[in-house]
Amino acid sequence: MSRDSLVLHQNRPSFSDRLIKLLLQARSMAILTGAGISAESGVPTFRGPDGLWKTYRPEDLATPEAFAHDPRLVWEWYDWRRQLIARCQPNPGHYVLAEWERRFKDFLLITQNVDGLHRRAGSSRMVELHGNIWKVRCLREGAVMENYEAPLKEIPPHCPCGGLLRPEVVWFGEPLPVEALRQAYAAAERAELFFSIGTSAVVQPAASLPLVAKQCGAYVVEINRDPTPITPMVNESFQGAAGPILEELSQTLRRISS
Ligand code: BJW
Repeated sequence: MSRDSLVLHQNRPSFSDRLIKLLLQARSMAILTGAGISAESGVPTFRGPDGLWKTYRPEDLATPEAFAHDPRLVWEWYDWRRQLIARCQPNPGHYVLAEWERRFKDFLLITQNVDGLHRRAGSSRMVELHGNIWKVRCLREGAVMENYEAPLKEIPPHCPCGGLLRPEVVWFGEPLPVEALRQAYAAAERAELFFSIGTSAVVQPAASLPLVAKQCGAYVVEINRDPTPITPMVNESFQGAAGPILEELSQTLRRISS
């Protein structure tokens, strides 16, 4: 088998020697996460049979046009999601990634998730590409502030200045935060090892990051419950739940390192 052909693990994962060696020796690592890593915490994903987009139309709830048309409806949906997320706890997958940031000199966790669970698990070297559901932005002054009220007292909520507040998340058709995206591309370009975890890899520009990493020479590993458009191009693919696979990988590393 050539060095670049896909290693596919569908049942109990066994980790390739190359992956273990890179985890022990690589200096630079970047990780892209999506909704799947928080699924085991009880946060709904977007796509697939149980995904939010089965019940709700993104064009009604996750575009600037939808918010301009009906801010109350959009905020009702976000208020519901904020209440749901407030009851969720980080899971073993989040904790393993928080531990990994201490293993690598050059490390960046790039998340598309807005739920804040990575930070609650202890991750700090990270960027949130699609914003954060616990932040709001005043449409009059542009000020961004944290807001943990769940349920909200007022829907739609207003700033003390009287301006309408919106969730500080990235909706379809909106640009991603410039500095977060710059850091994400730079990390993907530098990475010796790149993990894509729990993302359907269909939403751009985040979905291009594993491909950028691969083109720049990284060993790309995917952990996802289902195959995705990037599965055929990664170096190693684990099909299953992220938490147990990451825990097993972490235990293997600890065993070897001790
Ligand atoms: C498990 C698991 C377990 C389950 N373990 N795995 C045509 C072609 C290309 C691009 C476009 C196009 N038409 C439009 C675009 C652009 C558009 C886009 O990409 N659309 C595609 C969908 C077609 N992108 C944008 O609009 C972006 N902006 C942009 O491009 O701006 C350009 C611009 C530049 C300058 C000026 C103006 C504009 C913005 C995208 C914003 C995405 N926003 C959302 C909502 C965020 C806020 C919120 O949460 O409310 O972000 S949509 C939603 O999708 C959310 C997610 O972050 C994002 C990605 O989803 P993710 O994380 O991958 O989740 P799922 O559900 O899709 O997948 C979960 C996976 O986990 C599944 O595969 C499961 O199998 C797996 N799983 N349990 C492991 N236990």
